[in-house]
Amino acid sequence: MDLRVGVIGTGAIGEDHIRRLTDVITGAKVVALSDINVENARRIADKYGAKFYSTGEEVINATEVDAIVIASWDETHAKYVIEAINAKKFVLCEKPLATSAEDCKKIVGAEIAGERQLVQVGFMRRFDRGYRQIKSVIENGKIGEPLMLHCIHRNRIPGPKHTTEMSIKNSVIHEIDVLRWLLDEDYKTTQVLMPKRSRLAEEGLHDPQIVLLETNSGIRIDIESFVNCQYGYDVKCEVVGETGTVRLPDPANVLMRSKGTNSYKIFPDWSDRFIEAYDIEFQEWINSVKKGIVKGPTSWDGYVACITADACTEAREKGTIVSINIPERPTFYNSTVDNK
Ligand code: NAD
Ligand code: ISE
Repeated sequence: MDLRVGVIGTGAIGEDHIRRLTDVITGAKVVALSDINVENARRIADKYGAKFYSTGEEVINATEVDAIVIASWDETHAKYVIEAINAKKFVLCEKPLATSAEDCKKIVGAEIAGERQLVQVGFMRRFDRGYRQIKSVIENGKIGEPLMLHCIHRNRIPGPKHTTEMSIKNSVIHEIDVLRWLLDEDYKTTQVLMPKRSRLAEEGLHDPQIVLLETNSGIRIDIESFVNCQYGYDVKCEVVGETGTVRLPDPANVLMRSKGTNSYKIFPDWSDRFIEAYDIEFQEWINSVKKGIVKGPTSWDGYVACITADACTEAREKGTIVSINIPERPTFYNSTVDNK
């Protein structure tokens, strides 16, 4: 029987996930949705044959809904995740789990109190073929111990009202999670450097930024965050090990020769660049939820990512190196079958 899914937030990625759950994924059906943009949500509800509800809470508590997808704005995630935990329903929440470590801690507390793991965070890069291959290279010792990572996260243009702080809490949060997963290590320090500011960045945004992280074993990571790079969506990751290096491939696109130029297209945003990763993420989530378990990134992973992002914000504001203090992982999260 199909898992009946309710979706909260039907903007860019919410609508894309509804399409994915309807046309690509097997074993699921979107039956309910909600968005504060009522007109757009009603249009999507009609298109996909789902029921429109005026609030996210109603979607979560609707008897016909088995599991929830949260794709509303970052600052709304925490309250909906807690509502889903209280309703004892599985929930896939887009990243970030919350906009502060404090709110993530409340989610972790609620989940532990409910004695059941229900939450998965939308860190879809863990499902990307390239990152998975890098993880396998590292785990099989093919490049020796990782020593340094050089990463780039460029967006063509930022979303509306994108601030300096959001470059880390909304964008670099992907690297914070996926690199910790790749290396199987937490971070111990961070520093944020501010290069010359692009004249194209709007008020309230210092762009680009360079985030430096150091893991517990001393691996050094540099991440360029440039949300206004103009030319396209570009994500790079190179791991330098003792005996070799491994890096993400550029996404496949045909090579064109025309007008004296050899070129290939660069995707404009995340939706095409990571399309396969989102599809795998959702298929694996549906499959595991049907078995009554969570296999992907947990609330604990969302919490650790936010602790790290908060430390980066502090480091940027103070202009110093800041320690990252990750608490010991509760045994409750030890049973997680982390995706490989
Ligand atoms: P968006 O602005 O296009 O859509 C968000 C939608 O949420 C809007 O339609 C808005 O009206 C709605 N909304 C806001 N507050 C709400 C509330 N309280 N209840 C119900 N609906 C509400 O933004 P987006 O780009 O689709 O991003 C949505 C979320 O997905 C964000 O948290 C973002 O960080 C995340 N995201 C993740 C990825 C990824 O690669 N995993 C990519 C894009 C966005
Ligand atoms: C967006 O919300 C995403 O999650 C994208 O994957 C990321 O590249 C972008 O910077 C974010 O704003």
